[in-house]
Amino acid sequence: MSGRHHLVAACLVAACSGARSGDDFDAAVVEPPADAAPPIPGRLTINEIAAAGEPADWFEVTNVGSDAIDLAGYTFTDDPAIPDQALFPDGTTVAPGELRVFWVDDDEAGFALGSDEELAVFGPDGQVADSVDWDEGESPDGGSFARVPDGQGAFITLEVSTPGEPNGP
Ligand SMILES: [Ca+2]
Ligand SMILES: [Ca+2]
Repeated sequence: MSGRHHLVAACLVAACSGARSGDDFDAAVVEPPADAAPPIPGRLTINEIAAAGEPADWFEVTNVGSDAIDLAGYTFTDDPAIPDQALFPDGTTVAPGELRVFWVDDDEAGFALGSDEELAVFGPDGQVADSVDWDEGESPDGGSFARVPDGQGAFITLEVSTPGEPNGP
């Protein structure tokens, strides 16, 4: 009996962090976010977090609705038991589809993001607008934990963070 050759499907994990092709994510199957609730139009959406950010931690928000969101009265926190741990800067609005970055450090927020932590944004009505929970290693040095595609997708680890720019693998 001759040896049979089977085609072995090699499972390649593409480490394409340098790719900047941008608009190529629409073929991806979008699963419901495992680490965050689905975005709610009209409420601010957390789009990306960098828990090992340089020179400081930061998070990026976006607006999946069709009207600008005024951040007056919005707060953010790493402890949902204390919703108003930090306020957004006065006069900040986020246009539909805009990607806006806020620093999270002792000066700007009074806290920083830990490697195994969560971030929640509360609306002026005191309700959670969005929140995300990450584990050790999911937001590595130089990388981030981000919705792909922007505003809608589940959070995944990006090896290269994209502050103020569209999230890509
Ligand atoms: Ca940190
Ligand atoms: Ca981004």
